[in-house]
Amino acid sequence: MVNVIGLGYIGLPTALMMSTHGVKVIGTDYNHELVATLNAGKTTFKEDGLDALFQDALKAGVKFTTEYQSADTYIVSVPTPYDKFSKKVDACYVVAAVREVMKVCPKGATVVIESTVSPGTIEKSVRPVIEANGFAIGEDIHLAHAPERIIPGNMVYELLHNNRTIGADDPAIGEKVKALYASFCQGEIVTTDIKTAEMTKVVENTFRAVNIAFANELAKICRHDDMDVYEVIRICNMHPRVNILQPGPGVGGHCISVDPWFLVGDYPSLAKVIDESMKTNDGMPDFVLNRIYEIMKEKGMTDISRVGLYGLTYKENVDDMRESPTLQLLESQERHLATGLKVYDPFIEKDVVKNQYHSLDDFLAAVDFVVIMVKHNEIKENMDKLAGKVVLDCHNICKQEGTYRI
Ligand code: SAJ
Repeated sequence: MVNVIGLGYIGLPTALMMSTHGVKVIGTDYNHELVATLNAGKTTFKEDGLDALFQDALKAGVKFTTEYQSADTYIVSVPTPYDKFSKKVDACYVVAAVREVMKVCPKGATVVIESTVSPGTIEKSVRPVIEANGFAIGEDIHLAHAPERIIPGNMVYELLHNNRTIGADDPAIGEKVKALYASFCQGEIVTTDIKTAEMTKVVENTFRAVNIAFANELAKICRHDDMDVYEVIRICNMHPRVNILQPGPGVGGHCISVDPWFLVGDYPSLAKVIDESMKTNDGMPDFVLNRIYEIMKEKGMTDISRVGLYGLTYKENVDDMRESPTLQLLESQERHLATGLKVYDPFIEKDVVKNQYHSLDDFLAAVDFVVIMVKHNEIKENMDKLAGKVVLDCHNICKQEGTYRI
């Protein structure tokens, strides 16, 4: 039996997927409300294919509880934030979860950490918790790392099809954990040691962060000297060995805007490019705010409350607002005591910020200047409604004459 600890964006789909592939699964989360929602037959976030998978898993017998279970295998998928000051990974949730697991686990159990952690974290922070409970690692309790790789927006598909990495210091345990994941994963599953697996996960997200930072820097250079960054990137990417990502209003989400900091925190004198890249990405919401002021000046506009930000989530077609560039921009605006921007996002039903609208038409009626912060399908399908508005398009999706870009 597998006990999945943490039923968030990663733990829930993983528990459901295993359950629909013949594995007996119990999911545990300390959040009573979340467990009650799942037990009432409802999922806790929107994701393509998740509801259908949930129904299939319920039929297959998946269970949800706030209690930790006695199980052969534990999959820990809890958040790993970073300490804003030191930039190092904050493994407190992983440590707390493993501590609880130790109270109920039988000898011989395997603890698999799925949460993203920096290289050496499992050795430094998880091993002592297990040993403090009188267990010998490799004899009484086995440890492995199986970093998740699925992208919000296409999680169910990627869970089935992505290649995976399993880190285990004992090759036999690596094979055992690989067999568990092979129950559903159709991609290639590579086994390695724990520290290498930890490093690969952080490096994958860092690669993307650095590439996006490069695109954002190009956008600034092109803006400064009146060149079209999208045309430049499009042409460069026709080269067989060039693949530049797209500039945008900032980098959000709980992964790409967080994980690379772990390397900066752990290797401050070495991770220079990464440090600069993260600062470049973090500076983008301010860059957009400045563009808004510049354009308002050019257009002779003085009333910020006639300007609206389209999109609150960290990227398109998800309902996740963690580290969202729009929220960062709003914070920056408050710091400059210039409040008043209007906001709307079709995926956010609750009121989370000031001046928030809940229908596209009401939002558009209230503003003259629209800033496309997120390229949700909704706005792509309603481009005609932007006619007559000033538009600052941070994603190059609006073809309207006179559209401003970052
Ligand atoms: N972004 C850009 N320009 C781009 C692509 C993305 O500005 O060209 C922005 C997005 O708008 C968003 C942010 O970057 O704000 C991150 O979005 P994303 O779609 O690039 O990635 P995430 O954070 O949703 O998911 C990433 C994925 N990692 C990689 O692609 C290497 C996913 O596979 C990981 O599982 C996930 O992080 C994670 O949980 O670590």
